[in-house]
Amino acid sequence: MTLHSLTTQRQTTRPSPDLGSPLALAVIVPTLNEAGNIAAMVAGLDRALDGLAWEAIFVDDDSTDGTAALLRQIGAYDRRIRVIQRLGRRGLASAVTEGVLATAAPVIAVIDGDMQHDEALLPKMYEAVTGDDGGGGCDLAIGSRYVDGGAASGFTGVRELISRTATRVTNATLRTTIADPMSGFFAARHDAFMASAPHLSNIGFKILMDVVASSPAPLAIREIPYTFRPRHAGTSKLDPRVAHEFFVLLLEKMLGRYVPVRFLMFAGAGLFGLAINLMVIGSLFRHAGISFAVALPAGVIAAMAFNYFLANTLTYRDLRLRGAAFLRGFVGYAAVCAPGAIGNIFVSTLLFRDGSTWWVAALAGAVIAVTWTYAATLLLTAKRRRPV
Ligand SMILES: Nc1nc2c(ncn2[C@@H]2O[C@H](COP(=O)(O)OP(=O)(O)O)[C@@H](O)[C@H]2O)c(=O)[nH]1
Ligand SMILES: [Mg+2]
Repeated sequence: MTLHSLTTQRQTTRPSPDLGSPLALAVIVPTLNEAGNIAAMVAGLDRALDGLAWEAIFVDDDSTDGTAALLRQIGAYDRRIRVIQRLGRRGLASAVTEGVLATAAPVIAVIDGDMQHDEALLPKMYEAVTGDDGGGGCDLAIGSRYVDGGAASGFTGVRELISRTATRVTNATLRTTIADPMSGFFAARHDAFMASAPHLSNIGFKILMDVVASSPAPLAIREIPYTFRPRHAGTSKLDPRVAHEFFVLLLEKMLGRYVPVRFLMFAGAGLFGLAINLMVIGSLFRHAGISFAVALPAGVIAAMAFNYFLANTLTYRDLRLRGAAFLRGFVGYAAVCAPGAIGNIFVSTLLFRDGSTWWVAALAGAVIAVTWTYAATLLLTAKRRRPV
């Protein structure tokens, strides 16, 4: 067969009528250890989307509770259910993006896999996007807890306060007036999402605000009220790391064009460590009358312990070190930092002996330690970076 006849054949190939109506909607469900919710999710989607040509793409970050295996079992019989299993990857936002990239549907919807979002709203969101509801259509239909008729019953006390504060901060940063920009429940035109896709930061949990902030053209947005429900089964993955990533995402959207935000975060943590270092040395040496030779290493160890503690707190909860592993981790961390710390103590001691003020000596030494740690971090993470 010649190349020409092959292409002609391809062009004239028509989908068989047996394949049914063209795909209308892809529901993207990010999952991490949601095995207890899968059956309820699939049943809920089946009920809610009756009459629509839909598929659901579950993007699973290698859950340890068998989520992906369960989805494959269901998918073997129900072709609407698909699974993308990612190895060595993490993050709700990037999972959603990969799900969107994997579908041919003209409209996508994103919904959590724990039944907190009301799947019965999906047809309404779909019609808001396509205009089938007579509303003229839009780029993005957001399931909103904070417009009239919406509610966040699963949210109480501190969680609600945090959510409302984050909403204000987000709107102020992005110069938007979305009632619920932190919502993880929305539908969008596939091409509107794809226009944002190359510019997405894909950091952390907040894919909706990332999409809105990354869109090259202003999006036509509608908000549709729904009631946020309590979790069906399993546990929330919200932790300090997620809050930190939200903060990094906001910074990235505000300043990313001008400065590398990851470097800013490293510098911020470094400055904190430096402040601890100087505070410990100052209080021991100046106020407690302890010799500089003892105060200096105490300050260096305190700064190292603080940076280690901070890094561990900002690690995903299930990967965080605890108990004996935490201590072993610290020994390893201290070993990596040791050359910088020794250089620091050596230089500070020399300067102090030569008559420098205590804080000038300590600061000069700290510059050496910070430079070393930065270089070591770059080296270690460069080694670990591998294509997945
Ligand atoms: N693929 C993937 N999904 C995630 C990740 N973190 C959370 N999820 C899923 O995102 C949805 C929302 O997460 P959840 O922990 O319920 O957040 P919360 O509702 O704010 O407490 C759930 O379906 C989670 O399983 C992740 O790192 N990767
Ligand atoms: Mg949830």
